Amino acid sequence: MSLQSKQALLEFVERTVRETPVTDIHTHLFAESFGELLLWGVDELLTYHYLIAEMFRYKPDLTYDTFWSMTKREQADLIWQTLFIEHSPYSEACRGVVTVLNRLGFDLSERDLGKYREYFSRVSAGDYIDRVLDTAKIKTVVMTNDPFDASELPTWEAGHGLDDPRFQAALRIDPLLNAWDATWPRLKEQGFDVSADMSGRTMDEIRRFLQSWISRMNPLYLAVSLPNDFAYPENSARGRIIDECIIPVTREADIPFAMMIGVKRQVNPSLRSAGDSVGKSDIGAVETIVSRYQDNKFLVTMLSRENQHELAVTARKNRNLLVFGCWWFLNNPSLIEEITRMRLELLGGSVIPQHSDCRILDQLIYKWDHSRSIIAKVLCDKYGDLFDSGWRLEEEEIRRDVADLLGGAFWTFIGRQDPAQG
Ligand code: REL
Ligand code: ZN
Repeated sequence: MSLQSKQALLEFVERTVRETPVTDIHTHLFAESFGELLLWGVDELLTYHYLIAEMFRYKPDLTYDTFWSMTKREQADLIWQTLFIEHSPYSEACRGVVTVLNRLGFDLSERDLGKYREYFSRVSAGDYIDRVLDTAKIKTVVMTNDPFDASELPTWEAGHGLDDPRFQAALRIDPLLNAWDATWPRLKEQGFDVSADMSGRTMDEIRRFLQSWISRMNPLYLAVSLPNDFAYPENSARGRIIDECIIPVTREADIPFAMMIGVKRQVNPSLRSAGDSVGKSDIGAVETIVSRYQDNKFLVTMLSRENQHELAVTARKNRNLLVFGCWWFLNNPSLIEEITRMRLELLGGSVIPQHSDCRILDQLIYKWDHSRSIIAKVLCDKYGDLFDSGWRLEEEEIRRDVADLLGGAFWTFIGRQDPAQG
């Protein structure tokens, strides 16, 4: 059915973006079968590392050790008091907590943390997963699965990693590419015949390691986060492992290699997981790898605002590159809007505008709520321009476009059927 007035068009676009189920292509969430690795509830929300960093800015006298020796509940109390009571919670990470509590139906005029906690003490993980996915309208969540993380192992070894089809795997291999010196002994312990100088059977064995995890996890892609000074090509352990292991193994398995580029890890180690930062990267590294390996697929997101335009241009030149998400420090309304607008103008719908990067289940509610409003706003402008020029706009076509942006383009790119599609 075609839309007859601009008002009807804008309302339809907003409603469609709000209601279309999402595939969230990068999160740090886990299925229920991973037990305590799945974080959820108000104390986890309040101790999100984004909020820890924000809280410390208001507490010059609080030592890092004092904070880290507190229980989670005490940390949450302190963050609530500092960021929500002593100041207004309008930073994006604080506003996120407010959105979640509001969408769960809590009375925010009371500001009674005890009442919010009471709800979470009564609900089960399984029921809460259903509630959150339903509220946020998420159909598929892609986890970050680290074969070097001992706490994930029991679930994979017991064959329960993929019990819930709403949670799909991504094989994440940061230690292999970013810390070879510390990682080769761990591979050796696991029975792989590798050596520090990468001689002998090392490369064969790294390939065997990757293949064994690919068959165990059936990952949608293989991923790494890379420092802002990532260079390619490079005469280094990382350069060799990419060329001789990652590229052939991902091509054979027909899965993309996802590169998340631009992190400066641990600029303030006292902040622990909140201590990472951002730096500008060399787009030349991305250009070279995607054009050298045209039969491979690459998913790329970059952390620095300054890299966004050249990344989108690079995708125009290389159809094997799919740009995704407004990562981490870019996941703020002002930047999401700017980046999404620019990407849609350069790439149309052949892009994944957003992923959530959630670490805590509940965050799906706010991250997608906030991002959906911005995506809708940008799309309203774009469809509005077409309407003004006399282009006929069909409801069905808008539904198709939105479904592509919220996950369809990802499934098409990786060449798989969305399990939620049945
Ligand atoms: O996947 C990553 O490397 C990052 O997204 C995370 O390490 C980061 O801490 C995350 O919470 C950002 O949103
Ligand atoms: Zn992440």
